[in-house]
Amino acid sequence: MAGNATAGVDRVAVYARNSDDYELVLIDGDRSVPVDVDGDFEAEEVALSRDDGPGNEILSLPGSYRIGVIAAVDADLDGDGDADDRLTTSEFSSATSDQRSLRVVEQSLSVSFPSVVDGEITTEDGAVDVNGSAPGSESVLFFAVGERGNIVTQEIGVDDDASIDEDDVPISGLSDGDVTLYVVSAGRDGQVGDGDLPGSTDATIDGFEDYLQNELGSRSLTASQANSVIRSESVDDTASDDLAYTEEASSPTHRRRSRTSTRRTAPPRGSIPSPPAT
Ligand SMILES: [Ca+2]
Ligand SMILES: [Ca+2]
Ligand SMILES: [Ca+2]
Repeated sequence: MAGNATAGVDRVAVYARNSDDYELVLIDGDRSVPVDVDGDFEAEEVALSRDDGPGNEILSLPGSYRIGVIAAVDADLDGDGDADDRLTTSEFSSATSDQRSLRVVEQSLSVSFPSVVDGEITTEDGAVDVNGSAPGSESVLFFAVGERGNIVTQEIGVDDDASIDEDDVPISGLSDGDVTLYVVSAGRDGQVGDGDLPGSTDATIDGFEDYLQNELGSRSLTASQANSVIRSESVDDTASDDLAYTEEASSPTHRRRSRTSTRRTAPPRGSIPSPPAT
């Protein structure tokens, strides 16, 4: 958020319009934003939906809204020195203020693995390309679960245009056989599952990566047990808004070993008896 205020305005406050009033939007926990000597104000990379002000709660649900900026002094009608929680529409529009429309969209996740063709990972080194988009997320977690329940992970940042584009993510640490590939987004609340992971209260994408590597990876689970625990701690957890994409694939290690064992069934070279010397 950035703008310019008329002379004499030293702080501005942000409001979201409900049906018949304007409600305060906290900006990184603050009730107003300072204006510099040139009249400019700025707040960078603010997650408007994450704070717990009344206006932040309005913006936490998908829909179309009015969002407005007002001179903080005009928003302090009870005179306690802070912008008030609520203003009527006439209090807002008669003050030094400006507003815009804002659309809050549902988060979404779409993923493709170009290096997986017909269920087979086609790269000899077993690295996987991850493409797609994840509007609304700062990062997503890619991971692969091997046949013995072991897991490799890679956090992937989401670009400004919401795209995901990560090449050559190595999954060769998995044992041979089938793997399940995942991309998980924590959704609008930024928390994986119900916000609690076994042994940890950090349920961000980072915390989920730690949980998969350290907590789940150290238990001797089969692939199907690991996959079901992962689902129950993320997309299938209580009130979860997480998004997940999964795809089954077989790893190139598996194919290499298959070829090796095929060769071994042929008679070893040199084993055919030479004709007896006469
Ligand atoms: Ca006040
Ligand atoms: Ca979530
Ligand atoms: Ca949980």
